[in-house]
Amino acid sequence: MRQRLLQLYNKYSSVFLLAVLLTWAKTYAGYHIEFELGVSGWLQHFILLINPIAGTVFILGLSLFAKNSRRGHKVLFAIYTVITALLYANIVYYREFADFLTFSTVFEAPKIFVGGENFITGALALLKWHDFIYLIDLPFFYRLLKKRDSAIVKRDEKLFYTRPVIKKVMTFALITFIINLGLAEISRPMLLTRTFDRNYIVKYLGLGGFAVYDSVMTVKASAAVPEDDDVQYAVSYAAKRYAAPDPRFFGRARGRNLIVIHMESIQQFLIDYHYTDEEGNKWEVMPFLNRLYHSKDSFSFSNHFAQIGQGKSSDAELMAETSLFGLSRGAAFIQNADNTFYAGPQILRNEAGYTSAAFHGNTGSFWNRIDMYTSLGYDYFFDADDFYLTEDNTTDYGLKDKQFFKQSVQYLEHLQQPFYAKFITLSNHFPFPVDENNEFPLANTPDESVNGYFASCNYADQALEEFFNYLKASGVYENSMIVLYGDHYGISDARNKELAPLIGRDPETWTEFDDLMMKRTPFIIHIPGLEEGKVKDTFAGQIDILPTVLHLLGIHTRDQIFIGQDMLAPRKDEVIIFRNGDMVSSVYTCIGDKVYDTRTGELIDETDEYACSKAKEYEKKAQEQLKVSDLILDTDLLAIYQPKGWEPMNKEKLDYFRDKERLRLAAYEAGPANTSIYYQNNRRSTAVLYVTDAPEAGSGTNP
Ligand code: GP9
Ligand code: MN
Repeated sequence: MRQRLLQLYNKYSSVFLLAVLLTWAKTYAGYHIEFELGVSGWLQHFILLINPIAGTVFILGLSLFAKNSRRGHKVLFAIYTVITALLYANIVYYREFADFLTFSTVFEAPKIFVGGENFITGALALLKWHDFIYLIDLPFFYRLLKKRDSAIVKRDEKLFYTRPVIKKVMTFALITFIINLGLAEISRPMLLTRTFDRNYIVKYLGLGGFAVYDSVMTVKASAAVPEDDDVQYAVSYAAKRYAAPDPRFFGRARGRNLIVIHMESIQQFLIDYHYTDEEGNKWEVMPFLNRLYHSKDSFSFSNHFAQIGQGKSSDAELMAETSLFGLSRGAAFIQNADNTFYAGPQILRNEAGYTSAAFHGNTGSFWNRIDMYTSLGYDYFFDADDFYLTEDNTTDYGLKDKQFFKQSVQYLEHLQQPFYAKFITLSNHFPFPVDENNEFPLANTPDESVNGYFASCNYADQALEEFFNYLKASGVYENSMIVLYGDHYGISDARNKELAPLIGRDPETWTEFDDLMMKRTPFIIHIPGLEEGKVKDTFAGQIDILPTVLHLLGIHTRDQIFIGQDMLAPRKDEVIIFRNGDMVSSVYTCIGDKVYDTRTGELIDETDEYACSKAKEYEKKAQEQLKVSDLILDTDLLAIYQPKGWEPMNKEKLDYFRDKERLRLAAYEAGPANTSIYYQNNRRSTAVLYVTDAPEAGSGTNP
């Protein structure tokens, strides 16, 4: 036997086969060590084992077309390096996002991470000591190829660089792929047509298969044009989805200012949460948010879910502004920034004469906001250029929240009322670095970012309270409706097991169901004087924010193409869809092929016919919602559909580089009818009313 193996080795050991073997082994190791693909049963395990083969043989096989083995080896090494780099990049990306890189995310990166620093600190925090196993082979492999007279190098020439063998290699790749695809189809029928979840594509077709699938889908989406009946389809879908408002609440905050606070990385489990330190002392993480949440002036939602995709923060904004989903790959803020939208700022301007402004303490081009806000119709956008930034008052992501809110006031007070002002906070961002000025303790887990999270959220809470204090002191509060939403997780799926003991859970029994439940984020509508607010357990998501808010402001949405529904509507559909096609309702939760009981978290048996038929029903809803939303974005459908009474917008006028000048002009044009806070305060600034304990220098200076 040993003899036989030795013979085989002497005959076939070659550089090409070694490259195939190493790539296959590394990918397979990556599947098990790094990715949570949810593989179960022998068939899925077998598919996972074989799925790297076809792609690897094919792509490395391209090197065989070279004129001779010397050149071929150069090409082989280049391809091998690229595959290694891609595998490693996916591994690092997955550690934070539990998702795979798509062409869109890679090409969008320069637009997302404009200054660069935040990307580097974020990425460094994701590296692990064992990562060398994915890269260590490269120098050895290179050295091996350099030794042109070694047996293993020479054997390549003999075995591979002839036309018939190349044909055989390629045929082998093709047959393996067909077998792979066939088995995948058996395990999950219609894999390619009904899947929005990248984990599934990788599980069944491997990273190589996923790359091909992703490129086809990317091209398909970018080439989409609306067909005649698409508008009709979307309009009738929206009409079917429309949920009439509850007359008790419709217009409840009519005419008030709308202040929206996008709370970076704030999750629902933080509500009423106390961190217990090693001495047993309890620390309330977000005392102010808790008070708002339980206030009788607030409608608060305990089952509100973040429905973001790869666009993260920007997807949360997109949903809240347009009631459309983010894209299945990449960010609509980048790919669809020139589309036509009927977004919050425009609807409020058209229907009720609102002035709108977005505030964000980072560069305007971060996440391409500057372009996207023009399309969303924001009158003003105050970004890093409009604030006073110093080394001390910034983090990697820009101006710290306390300074951000404080410095925003100098612009807010000049907006004509009623206004719609959106504040995007940013201090509480991964990797949640330590802030020496905050005495809130760090947690003690093996994960640094989990340790820093609570103190960081506590800082965000303090900043929020200071801002509310100003709103009250300046009198803006009573005349406003303040909407707060957590944009997405702070602790990613990959870190939930480290968090588990801190929230009274055993990491051993933590499941994908628990991961999904952690996608809950706070959603609070605070209406001073409401008196009859309460915590509602309605199942809702970010897609539902816009219709809910508009109805409370007394604006009808019947003619809009929204995917979401008013959360306070009596006939609200409580099945919540995620961007990857998963679903949750108060009864069932569907993750991939599996159905769970939402109340107990127990997996439901496949023989439970009622549950399975319900899951099918949910799936149909999910497919439809995502399909209509994608159709609207991919084909820029709203450019050819205009709701009744719609006034087109002049984007040219929205010059965010001249915001201050334009504010002055608006005041001049308003004359004595000026409604700004500043004007109402007898033309005295209200900025002096702002109290902050932010220790950083440079506060409040007018840039
Ligand atoms: C802060 C925030 C960052 O600027 O927008 O984006 P995210 O990484 O959360 O998507
Ligand atoms: Mn975010």
